[in-house]
Amino acid sequence: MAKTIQGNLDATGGRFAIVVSRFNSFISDRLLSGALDALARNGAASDDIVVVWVPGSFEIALAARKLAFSGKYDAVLCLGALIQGETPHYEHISATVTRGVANVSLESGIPIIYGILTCDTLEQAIDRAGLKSGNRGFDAALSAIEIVQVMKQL
Ligand code: DLZ
Repeated sequence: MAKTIQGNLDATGGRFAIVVSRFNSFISDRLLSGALDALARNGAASDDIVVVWVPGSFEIALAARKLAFSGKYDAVLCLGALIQGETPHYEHISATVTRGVANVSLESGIPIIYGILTCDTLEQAIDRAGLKSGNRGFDAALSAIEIVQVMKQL
């Protein structure tokens, strides 16, 4: 019988940093609320959570890197919204942001959770920030809790 490793959704004692973009804060505020809700519901203490605001999604990876290498957090969540219709060079920026976040995770060995919306329109972003299609911030926090539990067992 193969040994199976999987994470549960217990955030008790977990230390989480959340990097959130101020650009499109109408959206990112909602993602942040969703993430904080998911962490609290699953047992994380508010004293074990730090929220760091950065100017825009482009700056998220840099702040996430510093937090990851500080050794103070079990996971870093990245929240923001890139909206195609309103962002020149959208494809390039979204690819750069995504690659930056992935690199930080692999370099640091700390889970860095990608909760940055990449949307065609503002309406789509609103839907994914809690209106029609769930809340991507809430989902990002669940992913963080689960991967922290997995990492502990590896
Ligand atoms: C400048 C810019 C633009 C046009 N669009 C977005 C966006 O849709 N989402 C986002 O999070 N940030 C955007 N920004 C800001 C950049 O991420 C960055 O903060 C600035 O270019 C300064 O480096």
